[in-house]
Amino acid sequence: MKAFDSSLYFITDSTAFSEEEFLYRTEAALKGGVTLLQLREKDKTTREYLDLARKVHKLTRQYHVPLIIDDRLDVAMAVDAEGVHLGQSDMPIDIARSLFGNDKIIGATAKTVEQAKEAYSQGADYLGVGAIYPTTTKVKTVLTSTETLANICKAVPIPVNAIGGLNKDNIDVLKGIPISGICVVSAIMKADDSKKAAEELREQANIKLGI
Ligand code: TZP
Ligand code: MG
Repeated sequence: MKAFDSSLYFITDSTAFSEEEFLYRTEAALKGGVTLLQLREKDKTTREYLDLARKVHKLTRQYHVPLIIDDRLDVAMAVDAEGVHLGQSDMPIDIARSLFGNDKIIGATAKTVEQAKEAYSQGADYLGVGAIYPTTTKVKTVLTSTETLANICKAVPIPVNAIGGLNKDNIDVLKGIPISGICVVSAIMKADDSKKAAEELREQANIKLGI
């Protein structure tokens, strides 16, 4: 399964929630229409990551949304996830591709045009570019200008998603840049109503950005 829609790419963060609450919010986001979902865990043991990935995959399958596992190709393979997202210090994309297969989705983080071209040449299927705005999500990142984002879109033929501090009220800054979608953590994960948040983001991304 390789075709995917990255227009509303929800990246999870379980840290502030009980597992029950986390799964409830994740399912609410799926009900609200997220098109791609990444399980992103930084502090879990391998077994904990695997256990949660299985539970989340059960949900994403119900809603026919591809599941992407952050950082860990082994976890992605173990749960037969639809994809993996690799950062600059994770498994090199070409090696991941040879292990994971051509039908799987491999995403990469890129903060410069050079990194974007490199990831594309190694076989990445999409890029996450940011942070566009400062973020409260735990991440080692720097800000990426919208000019760099636009240049990356021009430089590679694969889908490019913007990420970092994005919400329904501030995405106008991306207008005119040919991104394929937006990635959000907090705007959905921490919303009072994750389903409504996803619905509103979809609506605003469509109205404001035509995606
Ligand atoms: N990479 C760049 S910014 C970011 C990641 C994983 C976090 C985005 O989280 P939020 O809450 O949508 O700002
Ligand atoms: Mg990573």
